[in-house]
Amino acid sequence: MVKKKDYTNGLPDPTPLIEDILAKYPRKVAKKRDKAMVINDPEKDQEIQANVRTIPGIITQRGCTYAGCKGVVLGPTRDIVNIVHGPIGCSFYAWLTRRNQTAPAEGEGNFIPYAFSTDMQDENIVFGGEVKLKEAIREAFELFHPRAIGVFSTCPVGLIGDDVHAVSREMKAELGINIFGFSCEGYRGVSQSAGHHIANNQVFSHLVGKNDKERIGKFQVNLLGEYNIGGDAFEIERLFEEAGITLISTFSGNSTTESMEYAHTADLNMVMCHRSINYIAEMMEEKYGIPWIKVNFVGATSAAKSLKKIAEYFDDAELTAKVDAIVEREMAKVEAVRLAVKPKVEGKLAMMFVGGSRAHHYQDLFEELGIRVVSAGYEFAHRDDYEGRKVIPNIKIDADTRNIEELTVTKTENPALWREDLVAKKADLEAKGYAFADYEGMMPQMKKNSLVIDDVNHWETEKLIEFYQPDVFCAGIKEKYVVQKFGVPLKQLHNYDAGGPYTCFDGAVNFYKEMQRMLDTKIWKLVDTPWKNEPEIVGSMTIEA
Ligand code: CFM
Repeated sequence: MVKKKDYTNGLPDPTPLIEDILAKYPRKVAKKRDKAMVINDPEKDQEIQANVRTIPGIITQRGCTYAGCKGVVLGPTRDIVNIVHGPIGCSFYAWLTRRNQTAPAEGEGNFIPYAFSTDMQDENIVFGGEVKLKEAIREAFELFHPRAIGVFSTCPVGLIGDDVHAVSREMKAELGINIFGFSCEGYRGVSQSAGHHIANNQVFSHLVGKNDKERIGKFQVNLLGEYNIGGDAFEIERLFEEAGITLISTFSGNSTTESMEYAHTADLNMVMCHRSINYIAEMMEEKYGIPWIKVNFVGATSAAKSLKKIAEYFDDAELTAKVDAIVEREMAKVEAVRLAVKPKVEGKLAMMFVGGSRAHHYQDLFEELGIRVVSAGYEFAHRDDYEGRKVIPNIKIDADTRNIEELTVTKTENPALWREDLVAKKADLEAKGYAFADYEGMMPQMKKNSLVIDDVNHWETEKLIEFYQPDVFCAGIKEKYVVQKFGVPLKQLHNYDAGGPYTCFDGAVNFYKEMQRMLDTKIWKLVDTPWKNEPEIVGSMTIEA
């Protein structure tokens, strides 16, 4: 084994690692992959290649457009029946593996534990699947009587040309409930990110603004981009309730379509996962004048900052006092655990390759423990998630992006719904330096010489482990067992393995303890890589006459 590098004077220059990775690729591939790797310098404006097609033949960790639409954005909403129009295989992995939790009230319906599929067969591919889809919608309606039904297109639906939107309209008229479709065929975009955008468009068009409910609280907010994995949203909800902040709707952890219908009555939108949901935040501001801010409830310090930022927005003495008291009380609890765990894990090395927001958010938790993040990246983020929203005007719009509809949103014609008061409030606060609609991205927060990689693949993962010898690797189930066979523990940051919640203060304590459990042990050093002594499996094939 190579001797562990000395990190006392900062992170090592990963140039030799990049050279080693690229040397294996054909020239054209190497040129492309080179642009997806950046040796970070937080002082500089650096550009990373992101949100472009994965090169065929490379083992990517990305998911498809359907996964982003049905699984990520609509999946956690409990009062809608989400019918997958496609072969049954498309529903297999979409069934509860993400661990998004929900808490229905007594007697309230919850369709999350079900998998609804039209179970397309060869004959539907040949003769069309619309009749089968109509039957499925009727059957779901008769059995469950939901208030809404969503229809999700898988790859073959787009290929054969079934019109899920026409079928949805027809069934909506026939059954009298809200039914709408999603053109989220798996191949429609370069990753699940396209599915987020498609979901945002349809949720905005078919749900938001459909119910002008009276106010129910003094400080009304929406939480966007929090999906209640492992109970994360429950932590945030509890603190809001204690502070007197009324959460109108979450998009979409522990949510209902019913609450999304009056989400436009909120006074503020808070964006947690910028990648998956910034579209709705932008559209709600354009249509209703509701401003949005970026928040992060992962990490005790970030949670405290986010809570204080909400209080600052509402500028109410009672709310501010409550928030300050909560932060003070919770931070004292967190500090006690943090100080006990830190000496056991300090100086360890972590790397994380997750979706489109967690590779950034979780860096705060590692920082609190003194664990160094040597390398990080996203599967499907865009340049703004890496470099900050300031680069949005410079992002090249390619054919793949043009494939995803961009809704034209205009100011509501109903003067009662346009929030002139909030527009004025925003202008006022902005003049005082309060940041709205802003996200600085992951790279400015990362250390000098850390290696940022977009859409990391299997080969690069192996090389990263060899070079850095990290103490913990954060990713998902696709990477888990390969990484563990290197003798490196893997923490799943998608579904949290069996753990969580990791948001807010109790969540931070959970994460600290989890890191101590995983890092303060010698067990991983005993794992022997199966391919260490026999590095190659050689096969041969003979054809017998
Ligand atoms: Fe947003 Fe998510 Fe994520 Fe994401 Fe995802 Fe996810 Fe993720 Mo897995 S919405 S981008 S598409 S925070 S499912 S709850 S963990 S890849 S980093």
